[in-house]
Parts: sequence; C-alpha cells; structure tokens
Amino acid sequence: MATRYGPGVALVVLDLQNDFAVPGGSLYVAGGEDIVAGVNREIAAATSAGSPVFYTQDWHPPSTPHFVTEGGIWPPHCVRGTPGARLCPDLTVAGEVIRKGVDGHDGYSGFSVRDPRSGERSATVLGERLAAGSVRTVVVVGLAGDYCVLETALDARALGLEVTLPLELTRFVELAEGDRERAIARMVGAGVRVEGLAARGGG
Ligand code: VGL
Ligand code: ZN
Repeated sequence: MATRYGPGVALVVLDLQNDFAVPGGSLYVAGGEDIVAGVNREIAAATSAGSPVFYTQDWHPPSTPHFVTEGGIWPPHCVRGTPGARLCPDLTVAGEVIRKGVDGHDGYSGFSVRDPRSGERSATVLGERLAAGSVRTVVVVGLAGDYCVLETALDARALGLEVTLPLELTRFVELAEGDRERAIARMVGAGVRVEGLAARGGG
C-alpha cells in the first residue's frame, strides 16, 4: 500500500497508557492492548516518510473533579507519576509527548483542556506544533474512540484539518451502549475519514 504519510501529514497517538490499555488498568478500555502493534507499524510508516508523530498522555493530579471521587464520572486513572500513567511499554515513542489533564483540567481533546470549575478552555501546544509544521492532515489513533479520539478528531476538523481515523487502531469505552456508534456517526458527520466502517459489520 502506498504510504499515507509525507510532508503535511502528522500522526497523533492518543493516550496509549497502562491504565487504559492494559487489562486490569483502572480505566481499562477493552482490547486496548491489541492495537499497540498496529500503532507501532503506523508510527514506523509515518517516521520513515518524514511525518511527525505526536503523543498525548492523560496526566491527572491525585484528586480532580474528573474523578468520581470528586463528582466526576471516571475512576481515578493516569495519576501523574504512577505506573498507570506511563505510556505502554511496548509503544514506540518517536515524537513529542503532550500531557493533558494537568492541574485538574479535564478535556479529552489533544488540542485543548478545560477547567472543570469555570468551564474555560485553553489550548495545548498541539495546534501550534501542527501549524508550525504546515500540517494539513492528521491521522488519529489510540484511546479512547468515544472520548479522546472523538474530541481530538472533531477539534482537528474545526481547525480545518483533514482527519483520518483507522478504526482498527482505536477502541471504545462504551460507558453507555451505543456510544461507539454515536461517536463514529459524529465523526463521519464532521467529515472525518473513518476507515474500516464496512469491514466492521453491524457489531
Ligand atoms: C479519556 C476517559 C477519561 C480519554 C481520558 O483520553 O479518552 N477517557 N480520561
Ligand atoms: Zn482522564
């Protein structure tokens, strides 16, 4: 297959961290461990074609309104400095790692974080890095398809970028049944090129 990478194209690898991607992790996303090898192949393809690779890392303080312990919806996960917050040990790291959730911010997108008390959003460095590299197209992979991947893909579209999501390189939390299909529908509706839809069947 001809490579999809090259000048103007970046790969963004979202939250491939132990708490999400390892069975028994505190916010384990089913099947998360199964995508790491494929993501590594994607990283190799991007790198060899000269495309930059960016990573996000959920990086929460021990106590944050993002967690159920303070009124949020999530079990504590990816607490800064803990083994659960580390990127998966088998993941190839070949680019900048951008942390999010720092300082009690939440927000799932790799492009922005949100103060859960004021609702105020602020940008991460991802947007400026992409602009500085004249990136017009991003390929998004990683976890979770109905949160970080979804919000990152929608933000990228809002910024005017072309976005590709290979479905075999993400997995979904599906807190509520149907979240996966709703997330996919929102991305398709926003113009995200979602690859692998036909192959998935109705499951
Ligand atoms: C995420 C749930 C909680 C994500 C982060 O990055 O998809 N999901 N925190
Ligand atoms: Zn989180």
